[in-house]
Amino acid sequence: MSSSNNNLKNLDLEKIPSAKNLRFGIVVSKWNSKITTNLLNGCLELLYNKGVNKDDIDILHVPGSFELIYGCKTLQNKNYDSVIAIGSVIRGETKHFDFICNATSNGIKDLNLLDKCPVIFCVLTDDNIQQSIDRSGGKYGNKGTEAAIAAIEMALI
Ligand code: DLZ
Repeated sequence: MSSSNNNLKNLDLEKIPSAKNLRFGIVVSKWNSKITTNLLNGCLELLYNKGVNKDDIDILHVPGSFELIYGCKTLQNKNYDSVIAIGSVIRGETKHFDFICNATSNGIKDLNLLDKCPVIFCVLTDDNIQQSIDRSGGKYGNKGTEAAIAAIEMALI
């Protein structure tokens, strides 16, 4: 995750392999949509930069992070090289945060155990909105960009 110790300030695009002719499915949660839209933009920018054709990217919107699992499972069956799950969960006053974070991370982990394409976990799990802003194009970079790099690397395995 983008953080003070690990962020994209020194990103060397030359070191990232070309993604020309690879196909990506992206599932985006509508909950906290300003954050998830910024993550998506960071992700798309990197993929285009590495040569991915617009026609080789499909984007599916789901209501919340909990629904990312079903969305990713659906796209895993559609012949992509990698699928990317984009969400933003922000801690509230109830335990809902923990249930959603645990279910979403476990669900996506399970999808990676299937004999299908990799699913990249680009879900911010923050204590407050400022932390989310910092990691979606703010002072710690954009986790969407990191997810795109991971998706390319995993697609090439
Ligand atoms: C219900 C809920 C809450 C409280 N918070 C978030 C959140 O911070 N981020 C997010 O992506 N989704 C949230 N949701 C919605 C759930 O993910 C899910 O869409 C609903 O529980 C319906 O299944």
